[in-house]
Amino acid sequence: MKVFQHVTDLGDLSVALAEAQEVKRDRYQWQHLGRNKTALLIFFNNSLRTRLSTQKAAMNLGMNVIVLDVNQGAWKLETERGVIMDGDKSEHLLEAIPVMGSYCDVIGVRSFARFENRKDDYEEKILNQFIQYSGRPVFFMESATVHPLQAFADLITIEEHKNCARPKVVLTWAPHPRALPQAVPNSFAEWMLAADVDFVVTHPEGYELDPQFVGGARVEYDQMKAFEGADFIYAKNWSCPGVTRPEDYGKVLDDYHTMMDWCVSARQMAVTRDAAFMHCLPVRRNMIVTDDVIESPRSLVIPEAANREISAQVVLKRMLETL
Ligand code: AN0
Ligand code: CP
Repeated sequence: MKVFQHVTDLGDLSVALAEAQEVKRDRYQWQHLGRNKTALLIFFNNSLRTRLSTQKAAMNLGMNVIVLDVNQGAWKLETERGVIMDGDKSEHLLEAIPVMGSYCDVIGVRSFARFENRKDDYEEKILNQFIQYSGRPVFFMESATVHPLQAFADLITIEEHKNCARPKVVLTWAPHPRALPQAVPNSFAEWMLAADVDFVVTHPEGYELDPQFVGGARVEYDQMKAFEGADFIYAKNWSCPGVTRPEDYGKVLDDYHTMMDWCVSARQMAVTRDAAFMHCLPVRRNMIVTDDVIESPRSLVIPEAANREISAQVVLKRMLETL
């Protein structure tokens, strides 16, 4: 595997899910694969789970790991070509990327949506430069538009906890005080559409996800209706994707105080089929979900986060196998 960005990069999903269970059975059985191989993890943004789980996955495979927080101690990087670099940025991404590539065998990059320009974000301007200039396999650790390691871990979690062959999975928007990216819901939608589930998306008007990810998925604007008979509730906030109104891209459309009835509580969970609750974390309690729902026995947020180690290990293993 040379790039991990989309669900299609994994090939047959049932094979990938079986591989995830094989990793769980004994995660240390491939220590030889990573011997004298180095994973470089580059963070342009904060992280708890991605940083720890991906390092752990690499160590399980016997790899060496280098983590770089670009904003803490590295030179400030220019990303635009043609700029006269007389400002605060000392180095250009076009030199930094091949240099970083020269010290490792695989590269993971986290670089969130910047919300400056929808086109730049949706064309994956930063990650594509890593693919083009690093000379290494690149895996996305949340880019401007996707978070595939999260979506893979989510699918593993749903497979492990489903009680019927084809569960109803609902992705619901929930309120948040700040503008958040669309990467998590984009990837979740992409992966759910590729999996054997009954998938429904619910959000207020104006938050329509990009068709390249959400395709023809069922959208239900009435959250209570969407929740009826659901087996899994996947909550996440996202800012305006700018599909219908590009000028609103990256905006929070309404004061969150007026949207609090979208916060997932016992009221909505009551109409589900005793649904499990999921969220990628970090989560703001009593904005996205109430204390009682996230603390209930039906909450999967901790096993879901634990599966991040498994999804990362399957991806790193496949990259090592094709080096
Ligand atoms: C990020 C987001 O919403 O994309 C990371 C989630 C994994 N969340 C925040 O910035 C709070
Ligand atoms: N879910 C997730 O990616 O968490 P972090 O932002 O803490 O890595």
